[in-house]
Amino acid sequence: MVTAVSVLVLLAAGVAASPAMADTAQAQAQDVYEVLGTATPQLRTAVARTGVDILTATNESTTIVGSAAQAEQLRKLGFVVESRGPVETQGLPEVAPAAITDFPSGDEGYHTFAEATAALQAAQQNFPAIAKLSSVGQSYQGRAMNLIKISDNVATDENEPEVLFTCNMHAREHLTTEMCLRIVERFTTGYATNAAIKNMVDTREIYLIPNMNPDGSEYDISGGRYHSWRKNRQGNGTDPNRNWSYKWGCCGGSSTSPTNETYRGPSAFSAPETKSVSDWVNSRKIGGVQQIKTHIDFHTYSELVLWPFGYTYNPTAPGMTAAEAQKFQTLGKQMAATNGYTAEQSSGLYITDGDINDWMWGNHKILSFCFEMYPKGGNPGFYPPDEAIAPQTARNDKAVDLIIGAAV
Ligand code: 0X9
Ligand code: CA
Ligand code: CA
Ligand code: CA
Ligand code: ZN
Repeated sequence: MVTAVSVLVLLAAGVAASPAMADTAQAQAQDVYEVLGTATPQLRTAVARTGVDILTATNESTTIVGSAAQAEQLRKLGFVVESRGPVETQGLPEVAPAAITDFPSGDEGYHTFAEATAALQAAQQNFPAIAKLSSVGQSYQGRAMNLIKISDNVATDENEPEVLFTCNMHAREHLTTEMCLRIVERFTTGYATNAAIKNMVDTREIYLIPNMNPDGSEYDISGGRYHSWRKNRQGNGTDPNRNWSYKWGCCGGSSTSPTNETYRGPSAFSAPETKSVSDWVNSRKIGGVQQIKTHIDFHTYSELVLWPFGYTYNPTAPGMTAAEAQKFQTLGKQMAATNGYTAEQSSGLYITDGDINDWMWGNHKILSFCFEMYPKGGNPGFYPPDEAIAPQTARNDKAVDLIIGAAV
């Protein structure tokens, strides 16, 4: 029998799974599998390269959604793969385009796109001096890419360090939308009475994009049930977190197959959502100086604080000195100490290329982190009950304050 260790030998010999293999597999039934013995980032990257959908990854095992053919492929690579049963994902008929009224039954505490937009409008309405709603463009299906700014003298572009929070880039990671909405709520309603909040709002310009993938998240809750949808809704869907231009497609951390869960798109910024957000971030470079200094992109799940680069295992690389890597590590660990997450370089999880954080740092030197929120493991996975919203978003209050403070 081939051992898991020999995966590396096979990879080196070019025997790695081809995207085409993953492609044909995608059309088949999808099951949840536990891939055992994924003790190193290299082994987890080997799993990711077969094109399966990774739900969570630890040194003990990696939980995936894939076809029987992909499970077999992983076994050929030497992994012990245990089935955990079927999952409803792809190949489902499109539901009738009935208007989405709310989340599936019992989870109505989550915000639909319309509810999130209404909450942002209410923030602007109730706090016009410190909250201003606009948009950076439109999604593929024409939804507004909402952008809310929170600062004193909000209508004026003041000379204050800028901070960005982005949420819901992956459709089914709904808890992250709630994370952005909590930040909006906390910094608007707290302004009049909380001195620490007032100080942050007065000395920084805080920007939030709560719905980075509004088409995907609306699709995910359509028809009164969840669809485990990750990507945007352009064709078979592009993974927005593989579509950024920095080292796009460089390193085996994304797929060229349109049906794959990590499809990178035909070109960098082919997705209107990443294009409009990146254009806006580029526009914050004024007189040669990027105004945005720090950034968190919220995802679920695994309870991690991750920093660039994701495309390489090396802590240092062109554009990342040892001192800069140290800065990421220090702040990352400081934030993780407040929420109990695990802090590491993102490639320590697995390699990605074309992700948002590599672009933010690589192109703009923005101190950019990826938070993987609650839960730590597969239960309740992407769909925590709405009772989890308050505790699991509040859990990041201190980390949010730290990243705002770090913008100088
Ligand atoms: O794969 C992703 O885009 C992120 N995980 S998720 O389960 N939310 O899809 C992680 C991106 C972090 N970067 C690396 N692991 N390199
Ligand atoms: Ca709701
Ligand atoms: Ca201001
Ligand atoms: Ca400014
Ligand atoms: Zn994600």
